[in-house]
Amino acid sequence: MGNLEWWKTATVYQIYPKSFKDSNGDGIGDLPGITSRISYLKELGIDMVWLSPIYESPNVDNGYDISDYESIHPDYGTMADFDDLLAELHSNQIKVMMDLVVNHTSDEHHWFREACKAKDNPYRDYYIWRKGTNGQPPTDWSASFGGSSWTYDRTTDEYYLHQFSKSQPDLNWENPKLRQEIYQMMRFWLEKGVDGFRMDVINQISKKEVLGSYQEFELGQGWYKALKPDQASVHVWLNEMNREVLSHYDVVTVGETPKVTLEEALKYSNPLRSELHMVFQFEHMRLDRVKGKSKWDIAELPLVELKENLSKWQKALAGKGWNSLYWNNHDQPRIVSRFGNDEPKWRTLSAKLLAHTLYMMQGTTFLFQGEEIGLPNAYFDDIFDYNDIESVNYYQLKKQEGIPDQQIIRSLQAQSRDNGRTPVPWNNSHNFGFTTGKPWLPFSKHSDLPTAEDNVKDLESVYHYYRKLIRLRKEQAILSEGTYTLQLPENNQIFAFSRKYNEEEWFTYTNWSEETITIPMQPERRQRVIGNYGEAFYTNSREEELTLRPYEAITFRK
Ligand code: TEU
Ligand code: CA
Repeated sequence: MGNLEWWKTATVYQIYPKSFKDSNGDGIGDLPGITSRISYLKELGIDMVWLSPIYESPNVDNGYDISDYESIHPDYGTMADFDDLLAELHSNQIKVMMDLVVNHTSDEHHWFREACKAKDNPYRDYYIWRKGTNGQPPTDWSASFGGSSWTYDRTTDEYYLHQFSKSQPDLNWENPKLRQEIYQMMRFWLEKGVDGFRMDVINQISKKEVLGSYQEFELGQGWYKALKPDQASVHVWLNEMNREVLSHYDVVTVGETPKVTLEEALKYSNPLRSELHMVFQFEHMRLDRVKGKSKWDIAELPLVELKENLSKWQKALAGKGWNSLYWNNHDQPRIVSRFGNDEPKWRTLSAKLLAHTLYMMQGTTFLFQGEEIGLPNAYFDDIFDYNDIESVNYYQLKKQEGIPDQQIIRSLQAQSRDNGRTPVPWNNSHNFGFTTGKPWLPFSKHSDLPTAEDNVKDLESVYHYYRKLIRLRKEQAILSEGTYTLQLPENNQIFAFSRKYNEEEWFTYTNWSEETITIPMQPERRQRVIGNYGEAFYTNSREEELTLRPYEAITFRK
């Protein structure tokens, strides 16, 4: 491999600590639980662990509402437990990425408690306050989890902004004092030896361009444009963050940038701009919904559109920025149920096909806990099984609209964030070995639940397929440096593309259907690299043809 930065051939494994492994029987995953599973991660071959928030929080949004950035929530353990985990991971050559949630804090953060006391409190403009008009909120912006983006504070007769729940007041990045507080907190974790940050909704931290300053707002010069992400100031502040903090450490950064466009993504990940290494974009995560509607209005995935979209990002960022590659995270449904086929007969093949498709592309791969064993959606049919604030609010809203329960549940089963948050099934013992207590969230109710133990034992499992793909990405420069060309663009069952690097050329064919399909194929493309039907490599009827079995994924090299 050339002198490519290590993170370009790396796989980052996301852990949602609450659901990963419980060590003390309270039904909640914790840090010692993660430490007990490091050999499992080491065997998989991952390079870095991204920990979803483990900080002090009232858990209105399961830790994405932080009340103390420099303390560990007691449910997860102590700072000593964190230091042990960090040391153990590092001694196993696994780096650690923390979740940086600085678009907002919890309303229980002492900054916000102070800010609510009076308009002249020193912490007042750590947050964003505006007067209402005629008893109405300052603007008509709606919040991500329902309702208005503004909540009235009687004590000071003003509204405060929150793009998410009212328990998550937005921080005012206009305020240089606030920014310095954030940078100091980042140094606290960097000095402990963490190796990177995933930055929560980082493209939403600027409101200046859409709201105006307090004074301008008061004078009626506020712009109250639609609250759009990716405002110009975001780039200014990320550049400042890079200059003041990140550039002084050997760290990897990924920005979570909902609704980011390709041109904006190029700005964030352009190395010449000293902002971030890469971003999570969401265009492929919005294809299975009715156009122009919300995620709850489900539609069949148009494979041709998925092929076009992923290919667009492969071509556009090549040489100019860098892609993150993911199918899952703690906000998304499980990919084998969403874009694949989780029927017992096909689940393993389909999960491997999805892995194969993404891991033959260029970018840094992000693997979400459970994805490596083909874990399916939750299939909760009782609203009382759901925990996520977004899902519960959605249910209540639709219930008020008189929508029948089974219709609401159908949307939740497809798109609820709880789909990605069911506990990891480790083995076939009581509670799948996740906890000796009552799990905080039920296990997936899918009939064919895989376990990590069975996966590790079976060399043809999804786990070992990911292990082979992860290793291939480290060993083969064509995957991190080769050019990308989509093949068979119009075909709505086969996703095929090629990679070229110097004289080498690889051809990937994936059959996303239950049918056996035969396509033309140049005879010279015969040397097999990897395939999800194992060694039962298909002997073709004729030289210039390729027959793909249901959910077959295969890559040849020329
Ligand atoms: O998510 C940002 C975000 O836009 C989410 O609302 C997500 O895209 C959406 O729920 C998908 O339906 C980040 C965190 O990943 C999420 O867990 C938090 O709830 C949110 O920010 C607020 O911190
Ligand atoms: Ca626990």
